[in-house]
Amino acid sequence: MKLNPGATKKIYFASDFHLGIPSPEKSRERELKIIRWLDECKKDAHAIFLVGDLFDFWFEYKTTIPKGFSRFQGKLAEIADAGIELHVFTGNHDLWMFGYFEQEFNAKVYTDSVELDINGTSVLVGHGDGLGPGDKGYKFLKKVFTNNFFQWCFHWLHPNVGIGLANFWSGRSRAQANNTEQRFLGEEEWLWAYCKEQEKEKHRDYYIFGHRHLPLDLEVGDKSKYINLGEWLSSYTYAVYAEGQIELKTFEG
Ligand SMILES: [Mn+2]
Repeated sequence: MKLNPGATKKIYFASDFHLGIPSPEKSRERELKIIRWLDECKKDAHAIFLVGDLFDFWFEYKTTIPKGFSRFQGKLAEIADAGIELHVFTGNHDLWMFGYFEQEFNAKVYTDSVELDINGTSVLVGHGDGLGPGDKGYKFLKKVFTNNFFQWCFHWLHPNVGIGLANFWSGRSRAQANNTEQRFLGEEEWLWAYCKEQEKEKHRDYYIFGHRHLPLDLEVGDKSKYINLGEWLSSYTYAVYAEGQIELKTFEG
C-alpha cells in the first residue's frame, strides 16, 4: 500500500491498548490517555495505524457490539471525519471485527500483516500473533477462532454468556502470560527472528509489530529495524514516521 504523507505530515502507529481491563476505572483512565494521544496525532497525522488488541475482548454480533469504549469510538469518528486515514489491525484479543469499523470510522481493517511504501520507505506492519517460530498452541487456537463455523456458533450464544466466557478466558490467558515473558529474550525473541527470516527474502526498512507487550527497537541486519510497539497498560509507547525515519516514543513519558 502506498502512503504519501507529504513533507510535513506524520504517520502514527500504536497497539495493545487492551481496553476493558483490569477494571472499568483503570480502563477509563487509559481510554482518556489514548484520547489525549489521538488528539496530539490529529494535529499532524496523515494516517493512524492501530495495530491490534485495541480491546481486551471484542465481538461484533449482527446487530450489536460490546458496551463501553464510547469516548474512544467518538474520537475515532472525529478523526475519520477530519479526513485522517484510519488503519486498524485485528489482534488476538479482538479478531472478531465484522464491518463496524469500516462502517462507522471509514477504517481499513486488516487481519494480516501489510506492506507499506511511505514515500519510498518500506515497512511491514502487523499485530504479530502467530508469526515466527514456536507457539504451536496459539497457532492452533487461532485457526479455531478464525474458523467460520466456530464464529457462527459463538454468535448464537447470548452476549451475556458469550462475552462472559470470553472475559473468563482472557483473564486466564493473561494470568498465564504474566507468569512468563515480560523480559527481553535476546536471540529467542520470536518476532525479531521472524524479521531476520523475512529480511533474507526481501528487504524492508522497518518491521513494526505489536503483540509482544515489550517496546523494542532492534537492528535487523545493517539496513533494517524491528520496532515493537509495546502496550498501553504500562509503557504507553507508539511509533511515528516523519521524513523517512520511524521512531519509537513514549506518550507523556
Ligand atoms: Mn496484546
